[in-house]
Amino acid sequence: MPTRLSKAGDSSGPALMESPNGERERVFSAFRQWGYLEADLDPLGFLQPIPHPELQVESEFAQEARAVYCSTVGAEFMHIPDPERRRWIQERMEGPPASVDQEQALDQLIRADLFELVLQQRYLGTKRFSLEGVTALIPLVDEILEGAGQYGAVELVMGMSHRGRLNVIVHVARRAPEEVFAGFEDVDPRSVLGSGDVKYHMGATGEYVTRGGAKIHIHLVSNPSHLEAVDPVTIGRTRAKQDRAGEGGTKQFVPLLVHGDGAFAGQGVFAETLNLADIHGYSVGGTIHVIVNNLIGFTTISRELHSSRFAAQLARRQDVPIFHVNAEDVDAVIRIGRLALDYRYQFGSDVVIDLIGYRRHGHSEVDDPTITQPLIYKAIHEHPRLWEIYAEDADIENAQTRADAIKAELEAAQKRAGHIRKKPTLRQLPNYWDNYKGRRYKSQYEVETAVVPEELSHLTERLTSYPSDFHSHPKVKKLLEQRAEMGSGKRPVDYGMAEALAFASLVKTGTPVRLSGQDSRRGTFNQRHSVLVDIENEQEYVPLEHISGGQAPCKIYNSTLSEAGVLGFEYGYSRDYPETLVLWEAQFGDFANVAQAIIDQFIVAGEAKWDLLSGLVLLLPHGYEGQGPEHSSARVERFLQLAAIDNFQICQPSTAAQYFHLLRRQALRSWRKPLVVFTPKSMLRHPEASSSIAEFSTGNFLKVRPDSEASDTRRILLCTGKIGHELRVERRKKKDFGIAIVFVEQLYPFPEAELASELNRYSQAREIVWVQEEPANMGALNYMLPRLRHLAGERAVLSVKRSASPSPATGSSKAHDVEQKALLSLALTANGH
Ligand SMILES: Cc1ncc(C[n+]2csc(CCOP(=O)(O)OP(=O)(O)O)c2C)c(N)n1
Ligand SMILES: [Mg+2]
Repeated sequence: MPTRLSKAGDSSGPALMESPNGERERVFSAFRQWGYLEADLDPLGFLQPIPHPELQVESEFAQEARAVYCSTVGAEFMHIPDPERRRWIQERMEGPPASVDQEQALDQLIRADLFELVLQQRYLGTKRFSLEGVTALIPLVDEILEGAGQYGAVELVMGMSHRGRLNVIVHVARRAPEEVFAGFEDVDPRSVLGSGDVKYHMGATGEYVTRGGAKIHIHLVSNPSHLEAVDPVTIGRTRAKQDRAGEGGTKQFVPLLVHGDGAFAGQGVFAETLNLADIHGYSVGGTIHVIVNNLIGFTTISRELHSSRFAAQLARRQDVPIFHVNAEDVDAVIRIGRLALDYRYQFGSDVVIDLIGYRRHGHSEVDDPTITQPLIYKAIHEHPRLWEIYAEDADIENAQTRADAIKAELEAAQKRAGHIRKKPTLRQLPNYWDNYKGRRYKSQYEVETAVVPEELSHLTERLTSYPSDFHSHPKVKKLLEQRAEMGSGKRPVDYGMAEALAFASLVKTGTPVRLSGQDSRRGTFNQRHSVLVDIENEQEYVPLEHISGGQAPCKIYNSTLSEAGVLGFEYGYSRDYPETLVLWEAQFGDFANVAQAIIDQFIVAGEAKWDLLSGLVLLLPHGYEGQGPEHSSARVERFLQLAAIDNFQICQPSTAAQYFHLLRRQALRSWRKPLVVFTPKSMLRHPEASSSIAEFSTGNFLKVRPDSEASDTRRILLCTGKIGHELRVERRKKKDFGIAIVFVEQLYPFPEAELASELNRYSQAREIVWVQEEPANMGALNYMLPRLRHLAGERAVLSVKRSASPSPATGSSKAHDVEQKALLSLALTANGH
C-alpha cells in the first residue's frame, strides 16, 4: 500500500490513497531534498551518513530514489528556487549514467599518484602538498576540459592553492614533468635574492588538447599563501579576458576555482567572490568550484572547521547547486564534472563540486599527522591507492605493468631535470603585455597629458548634455550647468569635473576606463554623478558613454559591499587588460585595510614575486576633517612602508588639474605600475583645490607643487594634501609670505630631484618643516624625515604633527578643530619640533 510521507510529529488522520505517480513523486522529492545527508561520500567512512526522518519511508520507490540520491553522489539543489534548474538537475541525476573511458581514467590516476611518489622518493623532506587521496581531481578537470572544448572554450582560467598544484601543472597545464622537477633542484641563489616565489605558488600556463582536437589554453593564476585570496583575482582576470573577446567571451573563457575545504568554509574573501557571481559588472557566466575536500585543514578536522555539515554549504546562500561526490568513485566524479560544466553553460551559473577524499600524508610531507589524528592515519596507511582500487573495480588487468612504465617515464624526466641549469619559466605572458614596461621608472616613459582647449570644450559639451526627453534631477541639472561653466572657464574646475574630463578624454582616444567601488556611480561625496537617473522612470543616461562615435567603453559600477573581493577582482582585471585604466575606489580610505592581503600579496609584491605587472589605480579618500577615528586616514604610512624598487606609485594630487594629469599619465604611459591616490573629501569642491581650465591644456602632473606666493623665505613648510591648503589660507590671513608652503604630490617614487630643486630655490630658508595632520606614528613623517635630512644639508629639518596615537583621529569634531588649529599655528608661528 502506498505510504504517505508525513511531517515529523504529524499524527493527523489515516493515510491518503495516492496514485503510484504521486507517490513516486513524493518519495523522490524527499530524496532530492535530503538524500545527500545519507549519501556514501567518504572513502574512509569517517563521515557517517545522517539518517533523515523523511527518508525512512517504506515504499517501492524508496530503493530506486536511494540509489540515485544516496549513492556516492550527494546533490544539494532543492534550495534553488527556479523550477527549471531543479528539473534540469533532477533529470540528469535520475537519467541513465553516461559512459566513462575507464582506461583513460586509470591512466590519469596512475600518473597523478606516481608523480607524487617520484617526488617523494627523490626529494624527501621537501614540501609539495601532495594530491594523494584526492587524485580524482585530475580526471575530473580532464572531463571539464573535454566538455569545455565542445562548447568552444579557448581558455581555462584556474585559481588554486597549494594542494595538488604541482600535479595540476603537469597533468592539466601539461607542462613537462622535468620542468616541475627542476624546481626542486638547487637554483643559483643569486638569481632570486629578495624576489621570486616558492614553486607551489608560481603561476603556470600550458596547452591542453582535447580528444576532439580542441586546444584549450590553461592559465593557472599565481597565488599567495593566503588561502582564497586568489579567488577574486582569478574571476577579475577571467572577466577581463571575456571583455577583450567581446560577444561569446563567457563561452570562451571558463573560470575554475579549486579550494581546500577548510579555506572554503572559513575565508570571507571566498564569500565575497561568490557574491559577485550574478552581478552585472562582475559576472563571468558561471564559475566552476571544486573543493579538494580531504576533511581536514592542516591539523584541524571538519567539525572544528565549519558549523555546517559540509564546507561546501556556504554556497547555499545563492542559487548554486552543490554536488558532493566520493572521490573514490571515479566514474561518478567524471560524470559530475560533465554535469557541472553543462550546468554552467546552460544557466551561466556558478556550481560547486565537493570532491571528498582524504590526505595521504601530513599537511605537507614534512608533517607527521599521526600525532593529531592517529586513528584516521592508521586507516589511511592501510588504505590502498586509488588507482589500485579503480583498476580492480573496472577490471583492468595490466594496471601494474602500466604503472611500472609510467614510473620509469617519470624517473627519466626527473633525471633530465638535474641537467636543467636555469629554472624554467612555466608561464608565458599574453601578447597584450608586449608594449608595457615594468621595473625601474625612467623619465622617457613620460607623455604629454595636457588636452587642447577646443577638445576640452567639446568634452565639456558631451559631459554636460543629455537627451531632451530626459528628466534630470534639479540638483544634477544644476551640477551639470556648473560643469559647463567650469569647462568654458567661467568657474574654477573642481575634482569631479576634472575626473570626468580625464575619463572623457581617455575614452575618446581609445583608452577604456573601468571604475568600481561602493556607491561610485554617484560618488560617496556626491561628487561624481557619472550616471544620470531620470526622475520619472529611473532610466539611466551615462554621458561618458556618449562622448564620440567609436569611443572606448567607460564602465563605472557600484560594487558590492566588499573590499578584498572587489579589489582582488579589479587587480585581476588590470592584469589582463593593461590598455584599460582600471580604478578601484574605497568608500573611505581606511576601508582599504580590509583588503590588505590583496594589497600586500598581489598589488605591491606581484612584480617582485612573479614578474607580473598591473596598472591598477586605488582611489582612497583621505584627510582629517573631524569625522572620527575612521573616515580620516587612508593609512599613508602603510603604503609608504610597502614601497621599494619602484613597485608602485603613491600620490596625493592637491588640485583638480593635478588629479586630471595624474589619471591621464597613468593611462597613457607605457610604464605599468599600480597607483595609490589619496583623494580629497571636503577639498573636492574647495576653491583652494580647484583649477582654472587653462591648467588642463598645459603642463603635466607635478610631483612637487611649488609655491608661487612666497618671497624672502625663511622657512619652508612641506606637506601633502589638505593641510597644505589650510596652511596657505592661514598664511594669507597672517600675511606672512616669508614662509613657503610646498606640496609633495608624489610621495613614491620619491621625487628627489624635484624636491631638491624646490628646496634650493629657497636658499636663504634655514628651516625645513614637514607638516602633517596625522599623528607622529602615522602619515608620511617617518618616511620623509630621513629623506629630507639627506636633502637639507646644513638646514634644520623639523616636523609638526599630532601626538603619536594608537587611533588615527579623535572622535570629537570639536577636539579635532582644536587640534587642527594648534597644528596650523605651530607650523606658521613657532618652530616645529
Ligand atoms: C589566510 C590563511 N590563513 C592561514 C593559512 C595557513 N594554512 C595553510 S594551509 C592551511 C590549512 C588549509 O586547509 P584546507 O583549506 O582544507 O586545504 P588542504 O591543505 O587541506 O588541502 C592553513 C591553515 C594560510 N595559508 N592562509
Ligand atoms: Mg583540507
